[in-house]
Amino acid sequence: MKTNEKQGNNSIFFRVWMALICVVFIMGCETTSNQQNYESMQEISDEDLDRLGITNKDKLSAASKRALAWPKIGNEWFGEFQVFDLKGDLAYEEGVVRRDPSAIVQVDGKYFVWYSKSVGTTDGFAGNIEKDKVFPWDRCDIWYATSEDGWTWKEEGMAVGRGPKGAYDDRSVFTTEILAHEGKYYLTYQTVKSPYNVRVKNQVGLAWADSPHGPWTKSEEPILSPADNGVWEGEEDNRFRVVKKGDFDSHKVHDPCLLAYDGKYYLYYKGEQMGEEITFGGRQIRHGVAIADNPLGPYVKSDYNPISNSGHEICVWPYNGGIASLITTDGPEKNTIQWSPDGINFEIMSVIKGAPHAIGLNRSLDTEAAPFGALEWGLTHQYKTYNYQYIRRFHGKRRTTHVAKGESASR
Ligand code: AAL
Repeated sequence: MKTNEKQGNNSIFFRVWMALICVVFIMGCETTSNQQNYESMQEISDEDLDRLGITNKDKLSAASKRALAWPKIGNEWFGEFQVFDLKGDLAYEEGVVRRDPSAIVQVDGKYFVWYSKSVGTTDGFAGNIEKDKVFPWDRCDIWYATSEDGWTWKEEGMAVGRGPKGAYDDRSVFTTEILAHEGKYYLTYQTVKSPYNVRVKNQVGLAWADSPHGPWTKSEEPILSPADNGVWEGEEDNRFRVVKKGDFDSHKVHDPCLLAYDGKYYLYYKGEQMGEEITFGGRQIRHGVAIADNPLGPYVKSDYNPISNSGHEICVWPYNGGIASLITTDGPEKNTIQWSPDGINFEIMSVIKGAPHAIGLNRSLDTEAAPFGALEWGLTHQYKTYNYQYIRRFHGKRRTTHVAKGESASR
């Protein structure tokens, strides 16, 4: 009995004591956060408060604090896109996959584009992967086309084909990008070696030529491979089961895009991680960069990788001494244009409504003219069906006004 009473008394004392500690702690927090508010208040100008429409600088919501931390950029990176059908050989063709167009380069007045091409329907992974086509980008070769006006295209033939059985690129070569530099042409592209199962690692290959018509010399080995610090769990062909995920690019290195920048060669790419998760922004996809002194490599991955926390296909261009990047499709920062002064440290410059996927930029445009200059027009791909994709043309335009329905446009 006595023991119980004692325990009861102890527990009351304990509760009162804990309550006191909590009150003191909360008061402490209140003081600290007020102090922080007070400190940051010193830096908040009346102009900032007015521009952002913040009611009370002593009571800043989390959203207002974020808004105050935004860089003071205007709307020069904000814009919108329209997409159109092409004519000639790049018009939609039933039974044929043409997708992931490279950048467009202009040589002797003619536009050139390279792309992944395959035929037939996609079977998926359920059947016989030795015979089937597991994705629309499986069993592809790299083809190219030319155009006088960027609307009507003539398919010229295959540029780079799959390697012989047993080579690192024997199953598919696809999703290519072009760099025209100092009179030479460099194609970077994804490679897969058979068998194409779910856990297969994807690598990056390179081919070079003296003319956009080829002939192309292929690198004997891949120029970029996934990080090898992830560990699969079990033997099942399941990419989500891992003991350790490894780096952001432990499963696949994709969408390579080579730029000559700052006296070096920057190979931007998308990484896919073993054990990829769905996050609050969707698929866990990030970009990285590998840098070389010579276009043929060796390419060394930056210690700062990953250099984005979102994105999908790479779309990068030089601007104002730095590199701009259009981030689409996946992650919390999808549908943003970002810019970095050094090709590595990217900040959000605008949030756009949605951009065409798998953009092939038009490298003949004046990318320095304005932030949106590189996006005036170029190529993209679109899914007609899951089996067949085709190449289309996009137009991009900076946007500076908003007119609501019914409101007069002439203000
Ligand atoms: C894309 C790219 C890569 C992927 C697949 C084909 O658009 O990210 O190329 O492998 O989808």
